[in-house]
Amino acid sequence: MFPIMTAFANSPDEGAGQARDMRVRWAFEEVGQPYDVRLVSFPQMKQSAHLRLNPFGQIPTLEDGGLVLFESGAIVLEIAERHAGLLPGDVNGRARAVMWMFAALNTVEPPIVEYDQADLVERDKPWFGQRLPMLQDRIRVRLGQLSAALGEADWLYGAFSAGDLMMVMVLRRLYGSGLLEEFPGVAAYVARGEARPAFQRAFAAQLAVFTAASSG
Ligand code: GTB
Repeated sequence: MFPIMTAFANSPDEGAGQARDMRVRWAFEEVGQPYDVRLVSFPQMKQSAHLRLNPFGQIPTLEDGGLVLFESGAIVLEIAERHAGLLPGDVNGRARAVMWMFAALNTVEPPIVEYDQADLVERDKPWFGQRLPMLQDRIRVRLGQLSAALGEADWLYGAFSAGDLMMVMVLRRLYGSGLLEEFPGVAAYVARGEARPAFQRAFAAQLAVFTAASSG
């Protein structure tokens, strides 16, 4: 039995790999762990069978033997701890990689999600024009800081880690905003992450779900 994760049966991003199952798929691919995927519809996510896995009624979830987890960060960390390849072997290196995972989720992702949400649901509101530059500037501050932290390095600290995986996934959400392009070092970092064979396999797998759903 392979670990089972959940993903959207019909992702609103139409195969762009923006939903958070992509983080889990990529982690599995990086460590070479085969996995199964259970696709769930929006109504199914709100029913008791899924709520037993995630009380918030969201994807992704993980079932592995007796373990059930939700939260993409917790799932990626669990995968990284159980398999070699996503966390350095030394205690300090591991702590740094986990720190960068938290930085991605707690420091960089919130302003990006806020911008995304506003763009999605507030475009027709009278305050949108005033709010947009503020939301964009908050992201620019983080991208500038991240760019400085990266410097000339390929990855955030030493070899590619779960911290880079999470950071790249968070930054990809900026596609279409034009903001990533303002920071060429960060854009190149994202491109390096996406060029990894494990990313490519994970991306193809989630795209295949969309292609199958739209052709059937
Ligand atoms: N903090 C949780 C985690 O990291 O796992 C957040 C999980 C979450 O937001 N899941 C979303 C979900 O299940 C899917 S990823 N939403 C359904 C619901 O809440 O009812 C968020 C997402 C969705 C769609 C796009 N997109 O279309 O571009 C991008 C991101």
